[in-house]
Amino acid sequence: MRTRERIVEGVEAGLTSRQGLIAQGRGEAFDYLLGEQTLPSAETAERVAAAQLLVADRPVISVNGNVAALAPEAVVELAEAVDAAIEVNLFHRSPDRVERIATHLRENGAERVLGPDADTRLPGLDHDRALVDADGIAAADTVLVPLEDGDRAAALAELGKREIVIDLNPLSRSAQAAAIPVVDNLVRALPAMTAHARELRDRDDETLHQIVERFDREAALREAERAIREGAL
Ligand code: PTJ
Repeated sequence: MRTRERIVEGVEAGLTSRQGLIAQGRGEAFDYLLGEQTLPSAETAERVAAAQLLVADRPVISVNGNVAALAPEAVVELAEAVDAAIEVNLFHRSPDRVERIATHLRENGAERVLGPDADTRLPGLDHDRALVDADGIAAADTVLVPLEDGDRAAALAELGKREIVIDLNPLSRSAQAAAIPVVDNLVRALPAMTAHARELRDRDDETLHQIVERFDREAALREAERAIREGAL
């Protein structure tokens, strides 16, 4: 199914916010300019992200309404491959939508989904978008935040968490705040990260740390911006 239809169905099923339609449109435009392909720099970032998730003590994958509609199975597979927790964390939070997304993820194979009982607040954010689970994002050392809003991405980075952001816009504040920005479509990035994690699973921690440390985030962001401006089509 095309991703656009998945998002529309996500809205109809009460998983995705209406703002999620706008985010999808913006993502489509950037992906078109990238030729709907994974850049070599994004492929590298996906391998680095997999290494970071594997060396993390408490990795968490954050899921919002767009991620739940676009790639629920891929989230569950990546969580299994790197032994990460899954947490529903919404910008436009409502208890009903959190519960629907958690149920949807369980229907797609997730054993445990955090988020419905979130009662800890991230400092520096207003309203309910600050709410996180004490056992999940609040305690995490590494957080994968696909399609995050800029304020929350900055708040997580300020708390000292290693942040992996998947965002097709290399200029977005989330991508700019991330330790590991992955400028690629979520539907390509998640399976690629899972494949890298399976390949890297038996490496020792020192090797994994080296992979992470060698990553040049500025160069990755620059290459993505150049590809978009010059047209990779
Ligand atoms: O479900 P909620 O309430 O948590 O809301 C989620 C959205 C995505 C609506 C919310 O976080 C939001 O408003 O995000 P923004 O500020 O619109 O940012 C979304 C970013 O994701 C934009 O930079 C898009 O280019 C990018 N994007 C959209 N679709 C994809 C994407 N990046 C990667 N893969 C995609 N499929």
